[in-house]
Amino acid sequence: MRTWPAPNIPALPVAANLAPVRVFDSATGTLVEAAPGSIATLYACGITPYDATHLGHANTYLAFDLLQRAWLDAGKQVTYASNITDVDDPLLERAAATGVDWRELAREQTELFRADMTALRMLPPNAWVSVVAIIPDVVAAVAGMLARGEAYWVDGDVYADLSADPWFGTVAGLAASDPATLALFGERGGDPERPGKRHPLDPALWRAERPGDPSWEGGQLGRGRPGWHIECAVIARDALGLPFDIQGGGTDLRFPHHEMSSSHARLIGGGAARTHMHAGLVAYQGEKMSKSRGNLVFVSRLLADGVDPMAIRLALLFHHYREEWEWTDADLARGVECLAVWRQGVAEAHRATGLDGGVADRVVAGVRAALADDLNAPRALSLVDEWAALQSCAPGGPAAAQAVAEAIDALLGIRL
Ligand code: 5CA
Ligand code: ZN
Repeated sequence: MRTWPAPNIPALPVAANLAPVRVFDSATGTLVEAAPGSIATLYACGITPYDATHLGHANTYLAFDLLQRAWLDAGKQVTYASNITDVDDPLLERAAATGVDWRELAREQTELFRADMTALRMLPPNAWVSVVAIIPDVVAAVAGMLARGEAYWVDGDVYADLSADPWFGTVAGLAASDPATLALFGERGGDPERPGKRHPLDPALWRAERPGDPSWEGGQLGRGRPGWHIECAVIARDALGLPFDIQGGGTDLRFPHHEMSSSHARLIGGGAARTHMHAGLVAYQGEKMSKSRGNLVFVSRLLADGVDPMAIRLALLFHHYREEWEWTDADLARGVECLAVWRQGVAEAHRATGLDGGVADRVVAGVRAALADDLNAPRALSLVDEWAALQSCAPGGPAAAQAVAEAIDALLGIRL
């Protein structure tokens, strides 16, 4: 899939003693250095393109953008892969409800997402893969699972047999026998009640053609379409190789999606992500911002209203990526004000001939350290805020202005 233009990232002066980038692994509950070598691989689950891009999406993708910026600053070669779930129940239901062709809906929403990601200066994936484009690969993976006895038929559909994977449960840590686990599976796209399954949690890998549904030739699987979780296992395998460093998304993907896609990845070869990262969900009007509830604030709406995309980025960065929080107008106001203060601070520093005395270097080092510590953007922002406020009485001079502006750009993605 054609991505969007990459933002320019200024190269910062190489620093000695950079702290390693550590993130919270939600599978183990510990801070880990997820990519200790010179190469880092990331898979962040992409959108289901039927209502893009709300601030919840933007907040989650921003977490993975920060992570890549920290990795790049540490000199790593980063490969980032993502998908587009351009055929799935919610997309087809929305298309049917609004009388739009599902392909047209996906195309239009993907285009919006592209424009929003560009405006927000998000790093594009190196591989951005549409599910519709890789159906033969999914078919081959599912056929392999059937041949090895890791999958089985239920009335023409194919399901994964989770009992084939001894590590199932290690991502979300939920007990397969707990009724609450089954309920969550049902709420998030699963079918625990379906008769004929070996275990209620077993997820669909291939759905035989239903009247009115899009379908593809599936060889020995017959005509049909892929289940949800297998797409991310196949795309990650083909784009990154298995295992890879980090799989990420919002916390709603921890179970069942990442539990299941990791299980599939182990069975189709190589192993799953070594670390799982989950961003907190953004709420609006008292509930999780979600396409199915319709309580959405769209990035494109704010941009059309003339909001500076950098103010949106700052408004989100005031919240740590793991925080669960509710968007209000005050968040946007804070982003707008912060952007103005930073712009003024850099302009004041630039105009002066002041002697900085290493202040700017300490701010840059502090921002780097904050981000290396589980992407602590709020701490990074407060350091820049203090520096910007200082410039009206003790301006640092043009070199200091440039050093801070470039660090903000490279590490936080904020172009002043
Ligand atoms: N296509 C699948 C992943 S394979 C999917 O979940 N798509 S999505 O469009 O529903 O969500 C895209 C990403 O945004 C996911 O990582 C999801 O966890 C995240 N997301 C969705 N709603 C919110 C929210 N309210 N707050 C934060 N992140 C959210
Ligand atoms: Zn996914």
